[in-house]
Amino acid sequence: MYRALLGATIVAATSLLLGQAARIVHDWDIGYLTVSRDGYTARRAIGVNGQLPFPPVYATKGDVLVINVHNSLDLPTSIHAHGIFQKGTSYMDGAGQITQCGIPPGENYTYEINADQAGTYWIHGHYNHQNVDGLRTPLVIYDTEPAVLDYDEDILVSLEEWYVNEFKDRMKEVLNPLIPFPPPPSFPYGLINGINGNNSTPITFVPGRKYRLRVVNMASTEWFKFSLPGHQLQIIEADGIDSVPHTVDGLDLGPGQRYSAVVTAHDTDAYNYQYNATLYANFVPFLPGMNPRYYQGLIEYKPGAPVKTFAQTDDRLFVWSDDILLKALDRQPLLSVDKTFEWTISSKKYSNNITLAVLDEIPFQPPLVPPLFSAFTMGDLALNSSVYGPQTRAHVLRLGEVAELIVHNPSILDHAMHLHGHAFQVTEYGPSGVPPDPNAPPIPVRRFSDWPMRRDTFVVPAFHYAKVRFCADNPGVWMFHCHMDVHFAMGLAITFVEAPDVLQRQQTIPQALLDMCHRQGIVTSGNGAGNSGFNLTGLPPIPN
Ligand SMILES: [Cu+2]
Repeated sequence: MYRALLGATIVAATSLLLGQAARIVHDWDIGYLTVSRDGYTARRAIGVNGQLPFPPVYATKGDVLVINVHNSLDLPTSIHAHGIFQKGTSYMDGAGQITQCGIPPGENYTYEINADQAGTYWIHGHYNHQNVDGLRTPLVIYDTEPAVLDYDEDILVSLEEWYVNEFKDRMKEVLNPLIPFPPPPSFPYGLINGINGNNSTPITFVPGRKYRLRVVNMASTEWFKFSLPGHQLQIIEADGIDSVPHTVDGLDLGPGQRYSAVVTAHDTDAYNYQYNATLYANFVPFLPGMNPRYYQGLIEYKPGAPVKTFAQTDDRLFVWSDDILLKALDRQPLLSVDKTFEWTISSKKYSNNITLAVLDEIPFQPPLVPPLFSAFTMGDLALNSSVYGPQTRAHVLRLGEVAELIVHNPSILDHAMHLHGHAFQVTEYGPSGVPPDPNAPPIPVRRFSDWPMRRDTFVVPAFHYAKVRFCADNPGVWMFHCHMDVHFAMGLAITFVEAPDVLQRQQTIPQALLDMCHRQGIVTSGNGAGNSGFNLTGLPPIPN
């Protein structure tokens, strides 16, 4: 298991004593390497400093995280701190061709990220889906105040899935007009803390101690269930937001989601136990040994102690995490809505026989000018969503407006939707569309109670809708997209342009970023096509 890196801990402790923010500096040389992560198949992957997995990043609330990136790939790259709001630093969000141009091959670029939110996050590539090929690692920001539940030790559990083919090769099949859509399913392997889930390192428990397990699902397509039979989990955090402690038997995490749960060790070391990590997708055919894939590791109280096992329980009797039942610890009241966006996730076959995914009428495609640059340079016109180009699916919000998103998913695929720059209030789930099984029990409408939980990635299950709300209090351009990379690459994304008038007054794009774009011939001003006004000549055509 990953423990806090000693060096980072010392820096953080010192900064606490002195009451000063520390600068946590990492040098990341992003490059290709050949690895066999499943234990069977060597393939090209993307790592950092010649390593995969590469170490998680640790900071303490108030620190500044400095990541000096060198790009050793043959394609542009960028990195995104998933869940970090980037308040006042929208240009550090790392969304490729949205808030920055990519870092070109051979060049360096420095991210300065204010670690002003405690919690469990992750940092991943956000250019050409490089996260799927390995460019991803957890980010833990320790709180300076005591947690809601006291605990003795932090344990990080990162979960990933791994494909034997590179993402670009899988996408070639998805977007090939000659291959029937969808192509045959892939059955990825599960990784726990970066290694094959069958070979995971034991988690050591000392009798009577309390552990905060930080569980991160960095997978690009599939879900994980995580449990420690014989122990209960008290959820205290979802996606960086503290919750009122809530007891469950296990955690169910969609792609991009995180939970922290406090586990109290038993009083004796008479037995060891097992933990379970199950990689699954309910839209991939059930195939024994392939989907789901069951992984087990050891909870070791005493080396050599007998392992206490439990009869396989009926999954329905097991209480899994459910964010509609969580309550935000800070008791933020329900936001009152100014603007409602109601969208239906769908896929459409276009005239070129290619199937693309749609959230808002047209599949998303980045414009020629990253929309953050348009928001900075279009003056008053930046408040008009048309200037960003139709494929940017830009929606302008005024400062302080509250948006409600109602996302319908009348299909057999679950989706995990992520918004940059914010955490949503999750307020309601209910039925959408007609499930294929006429005998299936009806899907109930379920609403939050008391204080809605907030999180940055919510799941819209198959044949459900989800309702979420957020306040436009963070000037910038923020992507809202499916965190399942195949869907994202098929166009399942939109952008929110938030308070561009305020953005223009309060923030300045670093010159180094503009220079980096100019060296690649990427225009950094004007509308989505790099022109003035509403002239969008030069943008690629919208698919028919
Ligand atoms: Cu999706």
